[in-house]
Amino acid sequence: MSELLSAQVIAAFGRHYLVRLADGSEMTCLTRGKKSEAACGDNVEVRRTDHPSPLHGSILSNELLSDAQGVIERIAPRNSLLHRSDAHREKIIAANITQIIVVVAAEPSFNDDLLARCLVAAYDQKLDVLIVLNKSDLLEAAAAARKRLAPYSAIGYRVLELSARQNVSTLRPFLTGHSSVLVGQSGMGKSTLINALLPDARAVTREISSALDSGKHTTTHARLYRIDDNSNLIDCPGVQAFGLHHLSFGRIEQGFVEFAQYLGQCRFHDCHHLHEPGCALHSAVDAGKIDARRLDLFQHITAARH
Ligand SMILES: Nc1nc2c(ncn2[C@@H]2O[C@H](COP(=O)(O)OP(=O)(O)OP(=O)(O)O)[C@@H](O)[C@H]2O)c(=O)[nH]1
Ligand SMILES: [Mg+2]
Ligand SMILES: [Zn+2]
Repeated sequence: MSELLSAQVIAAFGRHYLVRLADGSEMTCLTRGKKSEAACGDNVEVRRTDHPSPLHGSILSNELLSDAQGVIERIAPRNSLLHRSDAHREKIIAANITQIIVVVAAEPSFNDDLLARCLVAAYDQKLDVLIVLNKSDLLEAAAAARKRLAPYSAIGYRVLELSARQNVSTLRPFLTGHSSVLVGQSGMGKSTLINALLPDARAVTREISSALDSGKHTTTHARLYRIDDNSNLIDCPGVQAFGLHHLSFGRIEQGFVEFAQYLGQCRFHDCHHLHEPGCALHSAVDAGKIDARRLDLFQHITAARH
């Protein structure tokens, strides 16, 4: 049997994977068994197959060869795993990341429910957070978006405003030493950012109108790009919903970081922060200490749990 090689998963297509070996070369792989378990960003050990097996009927992107060249034998323990879930299924977004970059845009208007959910997921996995407000060249729309993001800067989140079309140099320092993942709705400009940072990437981007017409995301699979020896950046398909079914009520409470100093101070020990008398979060909203919209979002996100 051929030797085990260390590699990193740089793209996952169902049970088929593209991995990068230590020497920088790439190889297509399958996993053993039925379950597809590896995720973009996973560190793995692979073995070259002597007789490449055809990737039957798969709809791999053109860049992949038609034969699998290897098998993933082992997935190393993960430092982090970003996933979303609803009552029926769980979707892994990326593994071993250290930072989540939530990309919102001046246009189309962003969904702050999605943003709040991403921040809770980041808290759960102890990830650094950067919020990028893209398309700052659209001046009026950018001003409106900036206003909507003000509560997030106020509670300590870093917000970076830029135009992927004009200049991304201000983003570079935030990427150094991190494995970052770009998350956001379709059309926010994630792949445009990738291309601006890494001209060799040639990630597919699309006019929003045509993307919306087709009802499809332009980016269809997560893809890891190497920035330097210590920094990676993962481009992801747009997300419309970010289910947090895998997180408890208490975990979500903690993920609203500005709530921390009020937790445990409600009159009722099991307060859901809805209409209970003596709710410390409601008092904080009334006193102008917590943004009312954030409490709304919290109630919405936890609604199915009581
Ligand atoms: N005006 C302006 N348009 C931008 C900017 N960045 C991206 N766009 C445009 O926004 C559209 C969507 O960009 P994409 O990079 O494909 O968006 P995406 O977030 O990768 O979308 P999905 O892959 O579907 O999730 C394209 O038409 C881009 O040219 C920007 O800074 N300013
Ligand atoms: Mg994209
Ligand atoms: Zn309460």
